[in-house]
This record gives sequence, C-alpha cells and structure tokens, in this order.
Amino acid sequence: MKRAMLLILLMLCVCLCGCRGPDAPSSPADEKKRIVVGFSQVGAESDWRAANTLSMQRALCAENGYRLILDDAQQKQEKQITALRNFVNQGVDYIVLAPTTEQGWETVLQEVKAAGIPVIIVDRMIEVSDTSLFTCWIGSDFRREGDTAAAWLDRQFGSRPLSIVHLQGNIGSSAQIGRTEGLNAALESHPAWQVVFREAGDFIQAKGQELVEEVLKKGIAFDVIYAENDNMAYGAAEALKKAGLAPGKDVTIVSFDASSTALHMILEGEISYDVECNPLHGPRVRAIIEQLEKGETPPKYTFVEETAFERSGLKEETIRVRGY
Ligand code: GZL
Repeated sequence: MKRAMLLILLMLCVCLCGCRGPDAPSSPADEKKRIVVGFSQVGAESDWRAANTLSMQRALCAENGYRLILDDAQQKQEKQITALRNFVNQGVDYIVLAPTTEQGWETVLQEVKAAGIPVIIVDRMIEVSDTSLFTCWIGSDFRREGDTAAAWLDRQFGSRPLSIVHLQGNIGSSAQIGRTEGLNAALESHPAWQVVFREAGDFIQAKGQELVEEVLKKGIAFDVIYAENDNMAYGAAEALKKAGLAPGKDVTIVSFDASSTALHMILEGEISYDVECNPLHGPRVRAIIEQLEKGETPPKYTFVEETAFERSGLKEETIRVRGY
C-alpha cells in the first residue's frame, strides 16, 4: 500500500513540475529556443530608416521565434562598432549590420568572425579585403538609382543648360556614393549642366532645409534640386516655400527613397521624380536566417527590386498599397 502511495506522490510531483498549459507564459526554456539577433541600425534619420527598422522588428519578432536586440547608432560608426562588440559579449546567434559608411569594418568584423557569429549586411555596402567577414549582403544598387534619376533629368532637359543644387547624404555611405556617381556621370555627358552647389545634408530634413536656405541667401541661381533622399527634399521644398518659390514649378526637385510623404508631394506637384529605395528588408533577412538555420547557403549578394515614380501613372491607391 505504502509503495503505491509513494508512486502516486512521485507521479504527482513530476506532473506539477514538468507540464505547462498551452497558454503558460514563456519559460526560460522558451526564451532559450528563440533565435537572438543583434541589429546595429544606422539611426532614425529618415522616413526610410523608420520603415526599415519597423520591417525588421515585424519580421524578427517573438511570435516568429526571434528575440531582436536593436541598437540605434545615431549615424555614428563608432557606436555601431561598440554595438557589435556588445552583441558578441551577449552571445547573440546572428548579427545584422546596416552600416553607416563603407570603410572601417575590418577589425570589429574580425572579432565577430572569431566569435563564430554570422553577419548579415543590409542596405548599404561595406568595403572589406576579406569578404568572408560577412555571410551575405542584401540592399540596393545605388549607382543604378543615381543613373535612373539622371536619365529622367536628361528626358526632361536634354542638353539645355541646367544649374543643379546637389544635396548629398552622409559622405562615404553607399547611398551617397552611388547617387552622386550617377549625377557625376550625367554631368560628364551634359556639358551644359553644372552643379552650382554641393553639400552633405546627411539625409536629414533640417539640414536639407538649411542648405537650400543658404543657397537662396547667397543668391545662387538654380533650376533643379537633386536631393539624395526624401527627407532632405522635404526640407528643400520648405525652404523654397519660405522664399516665396513654388517647388515643382519654379524649381524641379528630384529625390530618392519614394516614401509615402514624398509620393504625396509628387501628386501635389512639389517633387517631380522619386527613385525608390526599398526599405523592407525584414522578411528578406528572416528568410536568410531560416536558410542558415537549415544549413543552406544564401546568395552572397542580393539586390532588391526598385522602381521610380513621377506624376503620370501615380495613384493614391499605389501609395496606400505600398504602405511606407
Ligand atoms: C538607402 C539608405 C539611405 C536612405 C536614406 O538605402 O541607406 O539612408 O536613402 C537613409 O533615407 O537615411
């Protein structure tokens, strides 16, 4: 009898300790099962960046089996380097890096490689002598974006004289390098085009506005503003309006990113052309991690599909469906 009682008592203990209802809060065991991803993000400087961050958060969420550790570097590479070192110390499973600039990653990526943590580069490119320092890259062809914008300028203005104000992104970032190269190539083939002002606005709206206010104050004449992202284009349009000029009428604005605000400005006639830069890397990064988890090898480089927008053919519905 005593033995039977003991047995029942033992089974009761096992049951109470071992089982959990379906809706029990996640235990440390569950927490352990999640894939931990350290994401070093450039910052929060633009609509594009906000959409990119949200895309990553939605894809690498707890419901999908991830724990995302997001670090905002405020556009400073040194903060990203610190973040990568912290991720190594935290023993994350994967690192996703959206690099501020192309140079300066060798040392810290050597440390990450030594720790055996795969690195996925998103958005902009990095320049490293040893490409085994990162597993794969997914992002945009920025030179093609610049060429696309320059080709539109050619269709609008041909070989007529053109004075261009060029608002650059962060100097040394792939987005700035590629978009600037595209314009420079067009300047080579259009001798009557000239850049009358070129400064870095760091992809920030306030700086875009300040630079155009500076140009207007100096009395520099110009026909076109080539803004390397939408937020600088918003600032530029604001500066023109404050000076009594009509963006899209008195001055043509060409921009990059194609965020929803900018596309509405196209509908309103303020921005004339906008080259898309797709920020929705979250699902792509998740697919890459799931490939790696299965021991598969993702492509080393993946360029995302992108288009461009102007007034003709653009509808409210297009903007709504794109959702960012
Ligand atoms: C482009 C991205 C750029 C965007 C800006 O892929 O790196 O950085 O064009 C953002 O809006 O700040």
